[in-house]
Amino acid sequence: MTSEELMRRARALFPGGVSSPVRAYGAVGGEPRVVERGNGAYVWDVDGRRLLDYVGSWGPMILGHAHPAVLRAIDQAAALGTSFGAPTPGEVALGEEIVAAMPSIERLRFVSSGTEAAMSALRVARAFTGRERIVKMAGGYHGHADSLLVRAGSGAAGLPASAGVTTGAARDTLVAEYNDLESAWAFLRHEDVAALIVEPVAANVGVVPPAAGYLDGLRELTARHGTLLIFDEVITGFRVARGGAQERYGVTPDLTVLGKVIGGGLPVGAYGGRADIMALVAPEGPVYQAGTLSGNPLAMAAGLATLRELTADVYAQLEDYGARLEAGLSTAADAAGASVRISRVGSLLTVFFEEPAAFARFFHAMLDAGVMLPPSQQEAWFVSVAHGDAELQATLTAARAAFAAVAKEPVHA
Ligand code: KE4
Repeated sequence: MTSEELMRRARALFPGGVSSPVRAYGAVGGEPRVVERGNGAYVWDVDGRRLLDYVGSWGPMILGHAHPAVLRAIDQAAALGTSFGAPTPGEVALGEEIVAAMPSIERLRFVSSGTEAAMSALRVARAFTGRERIVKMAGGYHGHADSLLVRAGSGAAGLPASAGVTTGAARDTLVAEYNDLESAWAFLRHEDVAALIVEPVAANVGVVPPAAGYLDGLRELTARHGTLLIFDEVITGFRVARGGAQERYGVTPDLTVLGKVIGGGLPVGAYGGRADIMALVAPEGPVYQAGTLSGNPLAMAAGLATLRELTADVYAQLEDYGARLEAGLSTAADAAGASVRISRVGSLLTVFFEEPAAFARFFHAMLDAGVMLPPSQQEAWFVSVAHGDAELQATLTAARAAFAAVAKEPVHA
């Protein structure tokens, strides 16, 4: 069955033929490749084409695909059964690993996606403060819960809110500008904001690092006004440092939202933070939140196996590859006369083009050369531990030709 035939069947079954909108090629045109398998830094589509992968399942695959330790852990867990709806040793082990890496998380709760984690963190913040309003950033993406789909990023970028989100659901969501403390203070000074939720490194409008002092400023402003500071570290957690952005930038939030890497490619999210806040979560407190597959043993095993591989050497390697990739892409773009801006934090990187058409042309030139990038300017490239010298050279060789292709053809064409 070819990719094309499978996509035809998929389109008959699913909206856009995909299980998540960002996987469709809406921003770049053409048909997504149907991926059959992955190994290390590569995936293979059903037509047998090998692709050097910088999507990495949108973040979880920091070790690369089909890492032996992760597969072994999943196999061993699966042999014991797949889900019990009861406490298990795996959730205790993964919970302790997360708490050890992120001291701001004194207690936590596992869920099955970043969306669930973000919406639950907001719920407990509202209960703890007795306030109803929240502040998010324009372009901030925190999953698809109604109150967070207001001027969101990622695949929702450009929409004031999603269709189907009621004015009631969106009414208590205030939108500030990332890297602009004044815009946050304009809301916080009214003293009725329960929580400010922020991606400490914006990565759903492409990668945008925090300006110097910005995160410290949010910490000081929220504390002064009795507002809880929530770091959405679904992308940055265990990615930009073992302790996430809160370690990298030395700013401690009241609550943290996690996902992606902590599940090693299986469905996991988590929210946690100060013990006095988390004490409000059922069954200890009045904030209800539940989930049939929360703490799923296979997902816990995959997550734990992943985190146990993430040593200081691994982060140094990811940083080094990211720096060489950024430098190589910058040199390649300059040589081709392509005007781009490259933004990077650790192993997260985005190449910003001035025109969407130029981005689309670059994307397809790279794909044709066997390098699969996220199909949207709003997303980050995700580097894995499996990306080595050969992958860097292949990427830069493809980029030199792709930048030239973009520079050669007038973008209005
Ligand atoms: P999930 O519900 O998709 O597990 O997590 C939502 C989420 C929360 N917070 C941040 C900062 C996120 O980036 C995400 C999800 N990211 C998108 C892409 N940027 C996942 C890809 C998709 O939507 O399919």
